[in-house]
Amino acid sequence: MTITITAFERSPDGGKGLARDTRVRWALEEAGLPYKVRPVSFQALKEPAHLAIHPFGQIPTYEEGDLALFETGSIVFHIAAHQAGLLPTDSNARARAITWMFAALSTVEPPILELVNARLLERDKSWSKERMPLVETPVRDRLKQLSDRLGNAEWLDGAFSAGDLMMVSVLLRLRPSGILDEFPKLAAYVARGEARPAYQRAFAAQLAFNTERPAAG
Ligand SMILES: N[C@@H](CCC(=O)N[C@@H](CS)C(=O)NCC(=O)O)C(=O)O
Repeated sequence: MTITITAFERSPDGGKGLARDTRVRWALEEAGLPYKVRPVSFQALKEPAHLAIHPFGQIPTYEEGDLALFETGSIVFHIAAHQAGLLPTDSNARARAITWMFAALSTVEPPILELVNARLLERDKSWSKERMPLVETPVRDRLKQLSDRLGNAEWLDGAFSAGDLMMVSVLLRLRPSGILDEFPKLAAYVARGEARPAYQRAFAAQLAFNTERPAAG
């Protein structure tokens, strides 16, 4: 059955891989599943046809036969649950890998998003400089905890899993801030994720999608 995901018609990052279709592409590449990508314009995101698939008018979505999913956590979990390689077979190890997926999305990503948004949207505000420590400190606190847990291990819990895929994807959003480099173990962990052939294919595909297609209209 054909898998179709959605992505920004033109990602605001110009193909740096920070839009969330990249993590879904990465999971599909790890799983060896072919997929198609349907571009969605900012206007179409909020129109009924897309809202029928994604109630919050966002990308990415995932369609396969009569299944339509939104939320990258759910999409990556769905891929990982149905293909070998992204989740351990041992049930306790599997539960721990899923726990890392949740940790990435619900504990690590929120303070990172707060920082990313502050850097992108609030830079010109008179209070921006004063607020910055308020958004940077929670990120540093989380990264310190995560780095302590990772230690010198290659991945978070044994072999590479969907938990690492999600954590690396979330941490990548920090790169433009420079904060990731303050935590060498995490920077090396992210680099290991980026070095995976499946990530490289996913990154190249989203870059080509954003740079090599003719602009719409
Ligand atoms: N929690 C959602 C977040 C999805 C999300 O924020 N998508 C962004 C692109 S990376 C988006 O569509 N932004 C446009 C908008 O919200 O209007 C997920 O993980 O899928």
